[in-house]
Amino acid sequence: MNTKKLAAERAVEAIEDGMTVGLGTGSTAYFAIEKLGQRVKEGLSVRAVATSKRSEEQAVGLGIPIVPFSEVGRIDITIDGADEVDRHLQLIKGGGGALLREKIVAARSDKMFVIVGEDKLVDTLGAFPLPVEIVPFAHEWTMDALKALHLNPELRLAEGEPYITDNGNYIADCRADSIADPASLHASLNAIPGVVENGLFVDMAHTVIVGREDGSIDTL
Ligand code: ABF
Repeated sequence: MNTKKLAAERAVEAIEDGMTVGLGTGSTAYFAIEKLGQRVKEGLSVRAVATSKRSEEQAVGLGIPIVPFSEVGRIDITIDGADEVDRHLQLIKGGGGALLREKIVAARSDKMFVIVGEDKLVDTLGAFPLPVEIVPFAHEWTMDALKALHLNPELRLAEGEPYITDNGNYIADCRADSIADPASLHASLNAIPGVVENGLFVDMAHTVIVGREDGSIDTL
């Protein structure tokens, strides 16, 4: 069962004519963009902003109108994936490296629909390494500050070189193991000079749509 596709296609049912839509990033968001493209071909009229270059390219290829951010006030619905979701709908995102743009777009959205397969549900966040976007300048010092929080940061690499985000920054993947208080860790991380943003999405998800192996769909 493709649990990602199941959740993604259900979320796209919530999109109505005339809406402005935020397009997420990742393999689950991919299915949502495909489905939205199909609905646009069938006559649905929407406009969209994208959280990554790859999602934008996919949308353009499907005929989904992408508009400049300067032309958008509020976004009606953003549909995006996640790496972990807890029972309070707190999230870890950013495994795909697009957390900063994802958070900017989510913060401007009336509703954020998170789409996941059931394997992403956890009791406590933290088994998935928490991505933290940091500026390249003096990144060694920023890594030291993350170490001081006992987060065991590792600089993400791509082909042996630092992975570069769409914003020209680096990603430090942090191993907290168990995040008891996501709001507090979020604040501590973003207080470090050199940290641009972190992958904890606290109180941002409006609805989580979960695709299950048995073919059912839950809405949290
Ligand atoms: C994006 O894609 C990210 O925030 C998250 O890291 C990732 C989820 O991956 P996938 O949908 O490919 O499992 O939503």
